[in-house]
Amino acid sequence: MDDSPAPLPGAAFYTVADQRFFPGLVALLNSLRLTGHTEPLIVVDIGLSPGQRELLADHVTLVEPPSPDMPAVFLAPYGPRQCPAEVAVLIDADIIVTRPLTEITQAAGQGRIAAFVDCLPNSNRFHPEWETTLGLGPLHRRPYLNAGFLAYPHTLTDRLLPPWTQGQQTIGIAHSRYGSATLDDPFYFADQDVLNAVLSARFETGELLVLDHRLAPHPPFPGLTLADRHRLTCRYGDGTEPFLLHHVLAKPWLKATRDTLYSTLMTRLLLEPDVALPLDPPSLPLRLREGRAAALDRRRADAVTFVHDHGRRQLGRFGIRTRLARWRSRQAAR
Ligand SMILES: [Mn+2]
Repeated sequence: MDDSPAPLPGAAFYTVADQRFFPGLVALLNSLRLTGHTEPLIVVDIGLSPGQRELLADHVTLVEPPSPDMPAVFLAPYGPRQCPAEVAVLIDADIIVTRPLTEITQAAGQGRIAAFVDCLPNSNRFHPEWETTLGLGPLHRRPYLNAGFLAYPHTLTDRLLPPWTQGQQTIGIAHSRYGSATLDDPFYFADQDVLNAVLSARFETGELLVLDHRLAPHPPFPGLTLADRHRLTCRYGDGTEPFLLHHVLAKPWLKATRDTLYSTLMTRLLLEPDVALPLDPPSLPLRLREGRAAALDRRRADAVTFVHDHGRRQLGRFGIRTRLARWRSRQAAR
């Protein structure tokens, strides 16, 4: 780490994207700007198109991945390696920010690592093999955190990034959901399992800011309503406002998914004139555009995915979840 550049002052955001993730990346960018975040967004470019790079040129900093054969899921720590900042916020390109993250970046600036608890049942995930396989030392069992969002201070870089990247190299992806693994495999979630192991072994409870899952929910975003489309504000019945929406599994811009708050806000974030980087409607699937034809297409997609989700519940009842997990691991990038 001695030859690494001096950190940028303040916070910076880091993500990874290829050509297929471009709409998600732009939604993330526009959501950050609309919620008042003017900090740099640094993108590990794993295959954006020349036209996409041109559109992004005035808005983000692109960095190249270390080697073309490094699996995409292992590249999250690479942005801050290349372009460090006093506070690094790693954020997936399938996330939109719905409220200023200032409380979190301030906590990170004061020396803590911040992340959100993963969804049930993953929130209780723990495997003793994390300790034996990775050789990190004894693990303190804590809530299982989602790696889609991670804020940490530069001062903790040397304790966090080397064991995380080394652990990723140790496990590879063959035995994860990107290979042939099933959910009960200790490294099914690959980079995310390694991150949880590193945090459990190498950090004290007081060094972590563990945030509730409902502050960074996943589809279908239960209990949440859109309070202010203009400002992106979402709210639960008790008045709580989440920081972000994380669209895990199938992405609405790649596949017909259920109509959710995320897809509603995505349309707003990509097409309305007040955003930092508006896109051309024809570059998006019809269901993500505005107007009547788009609304019809959304209803059709919603009906189809309802049948699919219903079928999924039936599969679960007959105890063949593992087959589904295998199927999903082939289908979905996080
Ligand atoms: Mn994600």
